[in-house]
Amino acid sequence: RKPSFFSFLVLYSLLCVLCFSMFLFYRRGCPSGSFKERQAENTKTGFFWRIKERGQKNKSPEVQVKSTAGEEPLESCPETPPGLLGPLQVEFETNRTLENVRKQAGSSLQWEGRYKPPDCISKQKVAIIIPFRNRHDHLTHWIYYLHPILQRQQLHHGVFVINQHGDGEFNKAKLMNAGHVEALKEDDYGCFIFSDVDMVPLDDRNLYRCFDRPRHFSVAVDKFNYELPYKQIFGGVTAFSKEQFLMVNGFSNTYWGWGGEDDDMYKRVMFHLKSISRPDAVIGRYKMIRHERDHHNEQNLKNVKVLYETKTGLDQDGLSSLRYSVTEITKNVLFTFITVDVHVAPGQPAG
Ligand code: UD2
Ligand code: MN
Repeated sequence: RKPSFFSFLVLYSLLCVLCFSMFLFYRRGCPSGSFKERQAENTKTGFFWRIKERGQKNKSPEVQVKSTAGEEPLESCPETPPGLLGPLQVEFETNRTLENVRKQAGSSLQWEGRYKPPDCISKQKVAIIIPFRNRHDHLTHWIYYLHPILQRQQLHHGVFVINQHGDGEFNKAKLMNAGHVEALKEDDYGCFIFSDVDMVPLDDRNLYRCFDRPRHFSVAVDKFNYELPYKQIFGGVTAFSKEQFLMVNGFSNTYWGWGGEDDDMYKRVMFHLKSISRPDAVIGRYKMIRHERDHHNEQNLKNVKVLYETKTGLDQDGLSSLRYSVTEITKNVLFTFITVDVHVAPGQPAG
C-alpha cells in the first residue's frame, strides 16, 4: 500500500514538533551561552579539570580562584586543636597485637604512617623518629596510643622507625641522625621529634610540634616519680626544627651502648642555642613501659669521657660526620620501617 499524502503530512509535522522542543530544551538549561559553552563549564569543575589544574597551579593563579567554587581552600589549623581530651588512661598490661592496631588505625592514615588533617592545614610537617631494635611489643603500644593523639592534635606527620641492623652495640644517637636524613628523603619535614619507643604521653595537650627552642617533652615520667631527676635531663622525647637540628649538627655519633647521648645533646643545645623549652609538669606527664636493660646496650662508662670532651668535638662530630648504610626499607600503613647499619667502617660510602 502506498503511503497517503495525509500520513506523510502527519510524520512531517511530528518531526517539526520534535526539533522545536529540542531547541527549547537546550535554551532553557543554558540562559547565557550555547550548549557547547555549558559543557566546557562542566568539565572545568569535573575530574579532568582538577587534574589539569594541579599541573597549572603555579602558572596561573586566576584559574585556581575560578575553579575552587564549592571547594573552599582549607584554612590553617587552630593554634589549640579543638578535640583534645587532656589527661589520658594508659595501660600496657594487655595482649595488644600490631595487626589489631593496624586494623583499627589503618583507615584514618593516608599512607605509610603519614597523616594529614582532613579539614585544615597544619602549620608544621613533623617527622617522628623512633630509634629501635627488637622492641616490637613496645612499638605496638606506642602506635596504639600515639596515632589517635597525633590525629586529635591535627598534626601533619609521618612515623619513621629506625631499626638498628645486626646485634652489634646499640647506637641510639646515630640512629636518630640517620632517621633525620632518611625522613628528609621522603618529604620536606620542618620539624623532627625523637621519641623512645617506650614513652607514651599521659596528656594530649602536650603538643607534638616544634617550638622556638629545642623542646624536651618528657618532664614528668612515672619512672622518675613524675619529676625531673636532674635539671639538664634531655632524654625521652624531644623536638627540633630543621634549623635547630642543623645548628647543633645533630646528635653525636660516638655514644655506643647506653647513656650519655642525651646529655651530650643538652650541651650542644646550650652551647649553640642557649636554652630549651618544656611543657609544665602536669601536661608533660609520661608513662614509660617497664623493661630490663637490652642486650648489647649496656651502660658504657667510656661515654662519660666522651661527654666531658663534647665541647671540643661538637662541630666535627654529628650530622656532618654521619656514616651509615640503609639495608632495608619497608612501609606499612602505620609507619616506615628503615633498617640501618650504623657499624659502617670509615672509608665506606654512607647514606
Ligand atoms: C633513658 C632515656 C633515653 C636515653 C637513655 C640513655 C628518658 C625517659 N629516657 O632511657 O632517652 O637517653 O636513657 O641512653 O630519659 N632501644 C631499642 N632497642 C634496644 C635499646 C634501645 O629499641 O636494644 C631504643 C628504644 O627506643 C628505647 C631507647 O632506645 O626506648 C632508649 O633505651 P632504653 O629505653 O633502654 O633507655 P632508658 O629507659 O634508660
Ligand atoms: Mn626506656
